Amino acid sequence: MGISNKIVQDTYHLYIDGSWVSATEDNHFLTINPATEEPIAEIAAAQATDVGRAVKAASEAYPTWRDTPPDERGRIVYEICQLIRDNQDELATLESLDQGKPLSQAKSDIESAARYFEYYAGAADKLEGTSVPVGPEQVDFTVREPYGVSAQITPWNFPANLFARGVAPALVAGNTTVIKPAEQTPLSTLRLTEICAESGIQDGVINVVTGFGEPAGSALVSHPDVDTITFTGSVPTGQAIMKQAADNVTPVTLELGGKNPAIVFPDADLDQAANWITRAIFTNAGQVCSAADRVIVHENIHNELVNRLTRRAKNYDIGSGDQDPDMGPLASKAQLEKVMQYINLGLEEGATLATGGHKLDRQGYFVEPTVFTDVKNNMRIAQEEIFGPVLTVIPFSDEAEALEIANNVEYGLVSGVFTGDIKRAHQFAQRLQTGNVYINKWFGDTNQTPFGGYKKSGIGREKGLDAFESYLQTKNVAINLGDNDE
Ligand code: TXE
Repeated sequence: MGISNKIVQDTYHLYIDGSWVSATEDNHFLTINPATEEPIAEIAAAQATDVGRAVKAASEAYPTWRDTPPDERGRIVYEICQLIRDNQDELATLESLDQGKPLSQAKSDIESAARYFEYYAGAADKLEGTSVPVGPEQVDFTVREPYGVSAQITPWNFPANLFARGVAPALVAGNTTVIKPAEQTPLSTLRLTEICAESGIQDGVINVVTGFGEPAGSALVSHPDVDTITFTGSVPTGQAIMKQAADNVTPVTLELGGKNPAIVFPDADLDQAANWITRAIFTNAGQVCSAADRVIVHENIHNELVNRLTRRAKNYDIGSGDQDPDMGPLASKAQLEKVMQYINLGLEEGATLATGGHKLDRQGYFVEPTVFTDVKNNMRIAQEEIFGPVLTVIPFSDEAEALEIANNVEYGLVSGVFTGDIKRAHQFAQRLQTGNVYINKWFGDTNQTPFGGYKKSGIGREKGLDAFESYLQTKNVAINLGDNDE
């Protein structure tokens, strides 16, 4: 087996109730290094019975964890933050090896993962209810209680970071968890789980079932003892999860990707716009739900902006994540095939390749940074999530048309406006149908800002204090003080 690094084990197991255990009948699969196409390690493939054991462990651990004083829960979660920081290099190396991303980007993902634990740890003893004035004869107050068992299904683009985004607030709120990481990238989740165990957290509070959507993910989301589900991934899988969750009326938080517009006006600083947009589409090889997929640019500056974008795209240094290039490979063979199909489709639909468009002639799932011009908003390459380093450029002639193009898509995750006109910026911020709007920037939203989608981009908000809506339910308590029971 092509194990290129001592920090990687040969074989990984499931983590259930504080122990590492094999999957039923020792089922397993291989995780692949996307830069070399070689196997890295053997991973346990959880079956429905394994998922059942994990949910049982989480259910049994729940009352004790729920009743742990909040300040103590906060201290344990803060300890996890510190352990992540102590092991940042190792975690980043694993992430880069398994997912393909450049090492420095992996390091920043891990720092952000630590920060989620830090941020939410501080909120543990501040999750207060309210007192409701209902008159002198009654005392009425609300308490915020955890749901119970939180199922977390994570994708392969930011495995460690999204583990932290969901698990930290779930734990702080007093829930126990069962996590199913994406089959393509389980390694950082498994190491993070070990780190959580080192924090001294009680057995059963965190359980990890590696494996595939079918049977593991599906068994988890349909389990009657799962009390809330957090999922990041594709729209079709999100829809399937919602349907399965409906049988038990289990609440879902879904983050389902985007087809995000970046609108550029003639009064924008074009160098600034081009810098943000190239970063926003080529970071993580475009495998980012909040990537800038569609540039909607005023016709008078179209060529100037395209020149800047293509010049930057051509300068991208592409390579294996451990060499810390500007851009690594796509995370899997399936994703490479999907991206190449969309590039071919773009050509069939009549778009023009301004730069890129090819797979690199070497081992690994590498695709050039690609810019398409002559794109119409009704083309499939402008409507569907490609999830690769592929930018589509669409011209507009007036504000109304820019807004119409920006909103005319099924997704509604993020959008950006590049302009020197503050009034226009605010007007667009009001009218764009997305959960996040960036003005003269992209990304860079911190762990404390809410994040989530309008339309098919999802349900609920993650990050910030809004995330607690997914992990706490409100109970109202009414106490009679009166003598009259009529
Ligand atoms: O996603 P899936 P895939 C988009 C992106 C990408 C496309 C396909 O466009 O090209 O989705 O990727 C688990 N019940 N995003 O096929 O299927 C699965 O094992 C329960 C956007 O990998 O959504 C993995 O852990 N779970 C995105 C997770 O769901 C199931 C991030 C995501 O896989 C399941 C990733 C089932 N029936 C992909 N089937 C974003 N929003 O950032 C699969 N899974």
